[in-house]
Amino acid sequence: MQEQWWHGKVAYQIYPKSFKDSNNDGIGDIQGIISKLDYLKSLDIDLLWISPIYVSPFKDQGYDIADYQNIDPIFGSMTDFEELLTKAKALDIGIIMDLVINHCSNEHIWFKRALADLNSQEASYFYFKQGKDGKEPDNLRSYFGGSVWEKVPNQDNLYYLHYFTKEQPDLNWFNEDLRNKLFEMMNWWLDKGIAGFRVDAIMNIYKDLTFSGLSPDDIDGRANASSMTKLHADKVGTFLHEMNTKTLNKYNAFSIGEAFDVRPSDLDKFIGDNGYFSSIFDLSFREILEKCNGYYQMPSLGIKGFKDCIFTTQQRVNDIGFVAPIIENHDEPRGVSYWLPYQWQNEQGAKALGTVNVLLRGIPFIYQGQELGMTNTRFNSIYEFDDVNAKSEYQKCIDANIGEQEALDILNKQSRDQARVPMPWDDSLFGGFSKHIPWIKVHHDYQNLNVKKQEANLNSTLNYYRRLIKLRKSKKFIDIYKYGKFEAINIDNDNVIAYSIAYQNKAIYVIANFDAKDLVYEANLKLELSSNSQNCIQDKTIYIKAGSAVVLTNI
Ligand code: TEU
Ligand code: CA
Repeated sequence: MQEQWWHGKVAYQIYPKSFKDSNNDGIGDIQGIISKLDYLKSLDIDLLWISPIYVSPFKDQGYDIADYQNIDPIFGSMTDFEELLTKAKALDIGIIMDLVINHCSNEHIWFKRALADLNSQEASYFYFKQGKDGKEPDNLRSYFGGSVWEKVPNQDNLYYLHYFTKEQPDLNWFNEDLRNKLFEMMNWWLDKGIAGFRVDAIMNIYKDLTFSGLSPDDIDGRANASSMTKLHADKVGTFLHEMNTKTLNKYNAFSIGEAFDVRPSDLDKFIGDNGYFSSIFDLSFREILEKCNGYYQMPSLGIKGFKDCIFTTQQRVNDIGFVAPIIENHDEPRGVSYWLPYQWQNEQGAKALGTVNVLLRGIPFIYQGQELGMTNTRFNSIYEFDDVNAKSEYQKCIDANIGEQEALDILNKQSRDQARVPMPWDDSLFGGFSKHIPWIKVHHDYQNLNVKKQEANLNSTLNYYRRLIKLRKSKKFIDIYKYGKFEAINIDNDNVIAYSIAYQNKAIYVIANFDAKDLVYEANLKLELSSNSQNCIQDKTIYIKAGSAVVLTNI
């Protein structure tokens, strides 16, 4: 593998609406992020992905972009953004913008012009199709429920395509003019000095232009749009190659793809030396879950399911490139609550899971609050949820005759809003996130679970994450993380995650014990870090307490 500037780096994701509110309107903003740059630096992160901050009507929380080259006023101004960029750069932190180019907002000028004149140039940037037999052109189901087709107002039988909400019309990547407009926009941001892009929902940009649909996978007669995307997962390459040539490569930018269902045989094309992306997220668990049509049908994968997913991915990419390991993001519930046995959905479990995540091979992405060991928040009624997807999933439950209380439990376990509650900075009202009531509820335990409290405690999850990142980037281990290979360690216990990363004769070993019982492991190794002070080595026997992790080495 060719060495790249971003090898060995650690990334952090910010959900801007919920990170820090500087002007007390209840919504996080860019000045809020600036005020916390020192905090981010204290974690020693290198790359900062910020979820969309562009002008948006927020039908899907900014993933519906109305203007790609302006900042939404709720977040601040372009001047604020440039200040952020400069100050981050001074701390050696690269800014990664979220690039949402499978679709835009229905309030984007392109879509407005398209609707105003169906023969306009802009109309060719979208997919308009005639209905079939009085119905939609095909039977695909949108990611957020219902048809992917929406009727064009004041037209008899004409529809436009939207894989996500109806306010997010899909962009027609087969149109060269549109592609060039997007590439110009990317270059405009790269010229400003951003480090790169996180590329949203990118596998969806290829469409089968026959629009013939798929066999139904549920009683509504529809089939998941994701099944169509998966079917054509090998065909996006031409577009992505062009995107590299015309933008990313020119700047040696970092790009991280939200690329679902990449075929194992195509991984080299995606993240190999001349791959379409610098890296892609390891979303293999989501690929399994998304085979189901609703939260209520999704299996509970548990820690064993999580282990199987990350191990399979790590083994697949060992000789190819770097994936980005995650335990959660803005589309997921909190990893501590979702992945761990009930007993370990606490500080101990958070540290052990953090050890697994931060020390895997690749570019780990830490999601805001993860470093505090944030758990899910208790939402008491459907009205407390905000996410468009939460509402559609709730409806799916009700339609399937699931009672209201059970539907609420299902959302509490799986909703995207779990990741979107405000970052708790201290124990003051609203967790020090804002002085105004926030746009979404605050974590029920913010008085105990907050940055200020954890700063003051050397043994906190926050300080443990700092040690993990320091260790990973230390002189002693950095070569392992740049050039090393992953190997699973077989310990016959579903609740134990154990692996090594080795380069030449140097290796780091992680053993995380999520079992109810303590673990004993025989090996001639040194203890580098432990999430529980009671873990120890006597002769060649390593004692690992239940709900804890050890980091070992032969160096
Ligand atoms: O998500 C892509 C995607 O496919 C989602 O539907 C995902 O499967 C789902 O959120 C899991 O619950 C990206 C963004 O990350 C997401 O926030 C956006 O809503 C979506 O694209 C549309 O832009
Ligand atoms: Ca604000």
